[in-house]
Amino acid sequence: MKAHISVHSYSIPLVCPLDLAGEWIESREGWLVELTSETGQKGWGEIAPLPGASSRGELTAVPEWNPELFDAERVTPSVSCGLDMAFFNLGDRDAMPEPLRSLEVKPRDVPINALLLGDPEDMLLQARAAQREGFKTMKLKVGRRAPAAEIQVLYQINQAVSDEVTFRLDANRSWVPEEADRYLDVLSEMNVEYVEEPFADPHYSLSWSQRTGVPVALDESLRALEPAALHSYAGIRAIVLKPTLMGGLVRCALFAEAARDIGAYPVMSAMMESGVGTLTYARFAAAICDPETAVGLDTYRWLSDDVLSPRLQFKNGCLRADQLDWQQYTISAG
Ligand code: OSB
Ligand code: MG
Repeated sequence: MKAHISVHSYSIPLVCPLDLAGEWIESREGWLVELTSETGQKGWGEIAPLPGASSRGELTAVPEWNPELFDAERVTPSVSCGLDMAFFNLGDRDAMPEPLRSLEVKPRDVPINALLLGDPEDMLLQARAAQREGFKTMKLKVGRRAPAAEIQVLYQINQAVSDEVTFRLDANRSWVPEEADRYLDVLSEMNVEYVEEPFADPHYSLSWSQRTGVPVALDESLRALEPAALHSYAGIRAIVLKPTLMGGLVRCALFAEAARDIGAYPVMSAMMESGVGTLTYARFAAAICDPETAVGLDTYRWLSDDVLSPRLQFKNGCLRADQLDWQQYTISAG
């Protein structure tokens, strides 16, 4: 296929400054990939490495990336992701690499997990608001304060919402083995879908899960693994896929297949990509994830504006099937 690629930078102000691993950012910066086929069809993608999450080398390499001098050796994870997205969204199966080619975007609602952020009072307010808005899955960070205090917060949040709500607790590897069992009582009262990355060592996370019966999911640990290496983690419940960090949709699809092989399921997750990336991930989730599995796309709420018009709107805790079609959006590329 002959196609033309152009790249456009964007900058979107955040609703408030955000601390990303010690670096404060006030806007989300990235690039849109515009792929135009011979027949004039468009496929959009997004290259959006994130300070604090992507490597420093990548943050400086991407601005120098030139699609005219395409050099597969020097393609970073976020660039590879942007290209995968553009081909996936173009919708021309012949132009797509496997395994994207055989994926089918099912016309279905995509449930979103609401992110609860900030101090305990804020999280309580957000939990109540999210419940009113129809979110059934909520995700919050744990391991941020002393266990005794944090456990009280978990009881309060759990009490503030109905039994229909399921929780994802993300420890970002911060739990210490000696203290984790203190959480077991409160976890047994909550509907816990999984604890994401409880410990620094993912094998320890797995054995803790097997001993306590609390399901765990892997996120950061996947960065050091090839899909085939997931075989030594049979027993984990889920894997969190972040295409911008993992090198794109092809690689995520391979991870999803490897997860299914060990009885785990994939969860799509975003890192504050614009509407282009967020919508792409929702469409990808409608192809590879279970319909009841919520996706981690709530980071979109931190953007005060978008390149996509109209903006995405979560309805009843979902992106609805009819919102997945590109036809209804226009994209303003700077
Ligand atoms: O730890 O999962 C994380 C976003 C940026 C950096 C780290 C994380 C996240 C998310 C993504 O939580 C949103 C989600 O999974 O719901
Ligand atoms: Mg995580």
